[in-house]
Amino acid sequence: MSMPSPDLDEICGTLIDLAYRAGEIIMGALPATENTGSKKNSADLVTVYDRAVEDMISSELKDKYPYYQFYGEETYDPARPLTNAPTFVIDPIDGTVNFVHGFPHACVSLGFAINRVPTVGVVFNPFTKTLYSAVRGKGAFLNRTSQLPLKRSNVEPLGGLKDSLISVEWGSERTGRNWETKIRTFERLGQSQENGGAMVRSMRSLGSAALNLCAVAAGTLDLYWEGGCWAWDVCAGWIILEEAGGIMVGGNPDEWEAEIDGRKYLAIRAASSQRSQKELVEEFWSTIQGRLEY
Ligand code: LIP
Repeated sequence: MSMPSPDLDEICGTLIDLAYRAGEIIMGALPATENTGSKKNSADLVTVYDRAVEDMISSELKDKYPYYQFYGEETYDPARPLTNAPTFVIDPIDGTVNFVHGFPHACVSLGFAINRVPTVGVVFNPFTKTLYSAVRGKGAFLNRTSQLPLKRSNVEPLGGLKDSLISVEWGSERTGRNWETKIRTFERLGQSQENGGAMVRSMRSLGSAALNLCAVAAGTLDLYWEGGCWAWDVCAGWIILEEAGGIMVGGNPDEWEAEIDGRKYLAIRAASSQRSQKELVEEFWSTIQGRLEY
């Protein structure tokens, strides 16, 4: 079958419809432990609902767009890496630990990448009924109507780390060099300046890469740093961030070109000048204690 060139607005509409359907499955879920299993450890969970949502989304997308690739968390096969082909990059439930605990920060994250570049993104949190969406070149929106970033971040210039509310994640890997790098960096970020720290205003962990990226896109967080998450966690949020004027770079110093499956990311919100975004990137990189290796 010959491949038509993608109609990005139409794809965005389809992904929004699927996000609402996924939201119904998520909100109808039974909070029972027999529905939950772990992958590599007790902090890396999967539920029957992750699989049910991915099954529904993949069968709809494969039916409607048989010529595009599908790359989803629950059917991930390391032998089939993400290619340049147009690909749906999907996390059926991002924030699974939150979902299992009923903590209302979980979402369905639906991305579409071309040449490994995030191009369409839809993120829906059914607990708060919050929908973020973006198509490359067409802006990013909250609930389809309010353009991102929200007004507050247009008027506030981006400050340094000491003026920032940032987001970091613990991840599920709790030993080894990446863990050491993270916790030493967290310490440096929080510590007083007299003691050599950056003393950020505070740190949050929303538990979902997609929702962290959307919060940076909205401008309610200044920055988000994580190592260890995957392409399906970031694809949709990445284009929403960029269309809101934010930037995405790599999670280690000097990684100005972030790779979609590079597994370490630093996102900065929109700012009045590009220079201050780059200054904040460099200030953040200089606080990293060690190096993330994924
Ligand atoms: C989660 C990510 C989060 C990370 C968690 C987990 P999941 O994805 O969004 O950023 O810190 O360890 O990987 O497993 O909920 O889809």
